Amino acid sequence: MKIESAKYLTSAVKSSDFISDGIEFAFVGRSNVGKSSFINSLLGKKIARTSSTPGRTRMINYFLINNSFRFVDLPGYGYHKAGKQNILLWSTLMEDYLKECKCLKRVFMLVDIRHKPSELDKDMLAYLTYNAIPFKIVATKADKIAKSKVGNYVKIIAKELNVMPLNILAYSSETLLNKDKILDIIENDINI
Ligand SMILES: Nc1nc2c(ncn2[C@@H]2O[C@H](COP(=O)(O)OP(=O)(O)OP(=O)(O)O)[C@@H](O)[C@H]2O)c(=O)[nH]1
Ligand SMILES: [Mg+2]
Repeated sequence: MKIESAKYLTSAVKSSDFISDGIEFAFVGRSNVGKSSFINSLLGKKIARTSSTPGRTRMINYFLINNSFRFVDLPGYGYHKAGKQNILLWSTLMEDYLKECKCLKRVFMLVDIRHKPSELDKDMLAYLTYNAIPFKIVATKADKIAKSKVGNYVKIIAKELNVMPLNILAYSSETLLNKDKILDIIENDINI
Protein backbone atom coordinates (compact mmCIF):
# COMPACT_ATOMS: atom_id res chain seq x y z
CA MET A 1 0.00 0.00 0.00
CA LYS A 2 1.17 3.48 -0.76
CA ILE A 3 0.73 6.29 1.74
CA GLU A 4 -0.64 9.15 -0.35
CA SER A 5 -1.52 11.49 2.48
CA ALA A 6 -1.43 11.65 6.25
CA LYS A 7 -2.64 14.39 8.52
CA TYR A 8 -3.35 14.97 12.19
CA LEU A 9 -7.08 14.81 12.72
CA THR A 10 -7.94 15.31 16.36
CA SER A 11 -7.19 14.18 19.90
CA ALA A 12 -9.35 12.49 22.50
CA VAL A 13 -9.06 13.18 26.22
CA LYS A 14 -12.23 11.34 27.26
CA SER A 15 -14.29 8.50 25.86
CA SER A 16 -17.03 10.77 24.51
CA ASP A 17 -14.37 12.19 22.15
CA PHE A 18 -13.87 8.81 20.46
CA ILE A 19 -14.76 8.64 16.77
CA SER A 20 -17.53 6.13 16.14
CA ASP A 21 -17.35 5.34 12.43
CA GLY A 22 -14.69 4.40 9.91
CA ILE A 23 -11.63 2.18 10.12
CA GLU A 24 -8.86 2.42 12.71
CA PHE A 25 -5.52 0.83 13.50
CA ALA A 26 -4.19 1.36 17.00
CA PHE A 27 -0.73 1.07 18.51
CA VAL A 28 -0.09 -0.11 22.04
CA GLY A 29 2.99 -0.90 24.07
CA ARG A 30 5.21 0.14 26.92
CA SER A 31 5.90 3.81 27.18
CA ASN A 32 8.99 4.75 25.16
CA VAL A 33 8.91 1.51 23.18
CA GLY A 34 8.57 3.51 19.97
CA LYS A 35 4.86 3.70 19.08
CA SER A 36 4.94 7.28 17.82
CA SER A 37 8.18 6.60 15.91
CA PHE A 38 6.55 3.52 14.38
CA ILE A 39 3.64 5.63 13.14
CA ASN A 40 5.97 8.30 11.74
CA SER A 41 8.14 5.77 9.96
CA LEU A 42 5.15 4.04 8.38
CA LEU A 43 3.81 7.37 7.17
CA GLY A 44 7.19 8.73 6.13
CA LYS A 45 6.39 11.91 8.01
CA LYS A 46 7.09 13.27 11.51
CA ILE A 47 3.49 13.65 12.47
CA ALA A 48 3.25 11.92 15.88
CA ARG A 49 5.31 13.48 18.65
CA THR A 50 8.21 11.37 19.88
CA SER A 51 10.42 11.80 22.91
CA SER A 52 13.06 10.06 24.95
CA THR A 53 10.97 10.80 28.07
CA PRO A 54 8.53 7.98 28.86
CA GLY A 55 4.85 8.91 28.96
CA ARG A 56 5.05 11.51 26.21
CA THR A 57 1.75 10.60 24.55
CA ARG A 58 -0.98 11.19 27.12
CA MET A 59 -3.94 11.89 24.87
CA ILE A 60 -5.25 9.70 22.12
CA ASN A 61 -4.15 11.19 18.82
CA TYR A 62 -5.92 10.39 15.58
CA PHE A 63 -4.29 10.64 12.16
CA LEU A 64 -6.18 10.39 8.88
CA ILE A 65 -4.42 8.38 6.20
CA ASN A 66 -5.17 8.48 2.46
CA ASN A 67 -8.43 10.24 3.36
CA SER A 68 -9.82 6.82 4.24
CA PHE A 69 -8.64 5.24 7.50
CA ARG A 70 -7.10 6.31 10.79
CA PHE A 71 -4.04 5.57 12.89
CA VAL A 72 -4.61 5.91 16.61
CA ASP A 73 -1.59 6.73 18.77
CA LEU A 74 -2.37 5.54 22.28
CA PRO A 75 -0.65 6.46 25.56
CA GLY A 76 1.97 3.93 26.63
CA TYR A 77 2.01 1.85 29.78
CA GLY A 78 4.73 0.64 32.11
CA TYR A 79 6.79 1.77 35.04
CA HIS A 80 8.46 5.12 35.25
CA LYS A 81 11.32 5.60 37.67
CA ALA A 82 10.89 8.75 39.76
CA GLY A 83 13.71 8.90 42.29
CA LYS A 84 13.65 5.67 44.23
CA GLN A 85 10.04 4.97 43.39
CA ASN A 86 8.58 3.08 40.47
CA ILE A 87 5.43 4.79 39.34
CA LEU A 88 2.95 2.79 37.31
CA LEU A 89 2.04 4.45 34.04
CA TRP A 90 -1.34 3.15 33.01
CA SER A 91 -3.84 5.14 31.06
CA THR A 92 -7.52 4.60 31.77
CA LEU A 93 -8.10 6.51 28.52
CA MET A 94 -6.24 3.76 26.63
CA GLU A 95 -8.27 1.14 28.49
CA ASP A 96 -11.54 2.94 27.67
CA TYR A 97 -10.51 3.16 24.02
CA LEU A 98 -9.91 -0.59 23.78
CA LYS A 99 -13.23 -1.26 25.51
CA GLU A 100 -15.37 1.18 23.59
CA CYS A 101 -13.89 1.81 20.17
CA LYS A 102 -16.08 0.63 17.34
CA CYS A 103 -13.73 1.08 14.41
CA LEU A 104 -10.72 -1.00 15.37
CA LYS A 105 -9.46 -3.32 12.62
CA ARG A 106 -6.22 -4.31 14.30
CA VAL A 107 -3.89 -3.47 17.16
CA PHE A 108 -0.16 -3.36 16.62
CA MET A 109 1.40 -4.29 19.94
CA LEU A 110 4.96 -3.07 20.16
CA VAL A 111 7.68 -4.64 22.28
CA ASP A 112 11.38 -3.83 22.39
CA ILE A 113 13.23 -6.60 20.57
CA ARG A 114 16.05 -6.45 23.15
CA HIS A 115 13.91 -7.01 26.24
CA LYS A 116 11.73 -9.77 27.59
CA PRO A 117 8.09 -8.66 27.51
CA SER A 118 6.81 -7.37 30.85
CA GLU A 119 3.82 -8.57 32.87
CA LEU A 120 1.92 -5.57 31.51
CA ASP A 121 2.69 -6.71 27.94
CA LYS A 122 1.37 -10.15 28.84
CA ASP A 123 -1.77 -8.58 30.34
CA MET A 124 -2.28 -6.54 27.18
CA LEU A 125 -1.92 -9.59 24.96
CA ALA A 126 -4.33 -11.58 27.15
CA TYR A 127 -6.80 -8.71 26.88
CA LEU A 128 -6.56 -8.58 23.08
CA THR A 129 -6.92 -12.34 22.80
CA TYR A 130 -9.85 -12.52 25.23
CA ASN A 131 -11.69 -9.77 23.38
CA ALA A 132 -10.90 -11.26 19.96
CA ILE A 133 -9.19 -8.07 18.79
CA PRO A 134 -6.93 -8.91 15.82
CA PHE A 135 -3.33 -8.04 16.63
CA LYS A 136 0.19 -8.20 15.31
CA ILE A 137 3.18 -8.07 17.63
CA VAL A 138 5.95 -5.79 16.44
CA ALA A 139 9.43 -6.26 17.92
CA THR A 140 10.87 -2.84 17.31
CA LYS A 141 14.31 -1.20 17.60
CA ALA A 142 15.75 -4.15 15.64
CA ASP A 143 18.53 -1.82 14.42
CA LYS A 144 19.95 -2.01 17.95
CA ILE A 145 20.94 -5.67 17.62
CA ALA A 146 23.02 -7.56 15.06
CA LYS A 147 21.02 -8.66 12.01
CA SER A 148 22.09 -12.27 12.55
CA LYS A 149 20.47 -12.24 16.02
CA VAL A 150 17.06 -10.88 15.05
CA GLY A 151 15.50 -14.34 14.60
CA ASN A 152 16.71 -15.54 17.98
CA TYR A 153 15.40 -12.49 19.79
CA VAL A 154 12.03 -12.91 18.11
CA LYS A 155 11.92 -16.53 19.29
CA ILE A 156 12.62 -15.48 22.89
CA ILE A 157 9.78 -12.96 22.80
CA ALA A 158 7.44 -15.53 21.21
CA LYS A 159 8.22 -18.02 23.96
CA GLU A 160 7.64 -15.44 26.70
CA LEU A 161 4.34 -14.33 25.19
CA ASN A 162 3.31 -17.87 24.35
CA VAL A 163 2.65 -17.13 20.67
CA MET A 164 4.09 -18.53 17.46
CA PRO A 165 7.15 -16.61 16.17
CA LEU A 166 5.09 -16.01 13.00
CA ASN A 167 2.89 -13.64 15.01
CA ILE A 168 5.84 -11.36 15.59
CA LEU A 169 7.45 -9.08 13.05
CA ALA A 170 10.85 -7.49 13.73
CA TYR A 171 10.86 -3.79 12.89
CA SER A 172 13.03 -0.71 12.95
CA SER A 173 11.86 2.87 12.68
CA GLU A 174 15.45 3.74 11.76
CA THR A 175 16.18 1.24 8.97
CA LEU A 176 12.48 0.68 8.04
CA LEU A 177 12.99 -3.09 8.27
CA ASN A 178 9.67 -4.79 7.38
CA LYS A 179 7.82 -1.52 6.77
CA ASP A 180 6.40 -2.96 3.52
CA LYS A 181 5.12 -6.03 5.40
CA ILE A 182 3.30 -3.88 7.95
CA LEU A 183 1.73 -1.79 5.16
CA ASP A 184 0.65 -5.03 3.44
CA ILE A 185 -1.08 -6.19 6.63
CA ILE A 186 -2.93 -2.87 6.82
CA GLU A 187 -3.94 -3.02 3.16
CA ASN A 188 -5.25 -6.57 3.58
CA ASP A 189 -7.25 -5.60 6.67
CA ILE A 190 -8.84 -2.70 4.83
CA ASN A 191 -9.83 -4.87 1.91
CA ILE A 192 -11.50 -7.57 3.98
N1 LIG B 1 17.24 3.04 17.39
C1 LIG B 1 15.91 3.14 17.40
N2 LIG B 1 15.32 4.04 18.23
C2 LIG B 1 13.96 4.12 18.24
C3 LIG B 1 13.15 3.28 17.41
N3 LIG B 1 11.86 3.58 17.65
C4 LIG B 1 11.86 4.56 18.60
N4 LIG B 1 13.11 4.90 18.96
C5 LIG B 1 13.50 5.91 19.98
O1 LIG B 1 12.86 5.58 21.22
C6 LIG B 1 12.40 6.75 21.92
C7 LIG B 1 10.93 6.67 22.20
O2 LIG B 1 10.21 6.70 20.99
P1 LIG B 1 8.66 7.14 20.91
O3 LIG B 1 8.24 6.85 19.52
O4 LIG B 1 8.47 8.53 21.41
O5 LIG B 1 7.99 6.12 21.94
P2 LIG B 1 6.45 5.97 22.39
O6 LIG B 1 6.18 4.52 22.52
O7 LIG B 1 5.56 6.75 21.49
O8 LIG B 1 6.50 6.63 23.84
P3 LIG B 1 5.26 7.22 24.72
O9 LIG B 1 4.52 8.21 23.88
O10 LIG B 1 5.97 7.83 25.89
O11 LIG B 1 4.42 6.06 25.14
C8 LIG B 1 12.81 7.94 21.03
O12 LIG B 1 14.03 8.45 21.52
C9 LIG B 1 12.96 7.31 19.64
O13 LIG B 1 13.88 8.01 18.83
C10 LIG B 1 13.83 2.34 16.53
O14 LIG B 1 13.22 1.56 15.78
N5 LIG B 1 15.20 2.32 16.58
MG1 LIG C 1 4.22 8.23 21.88
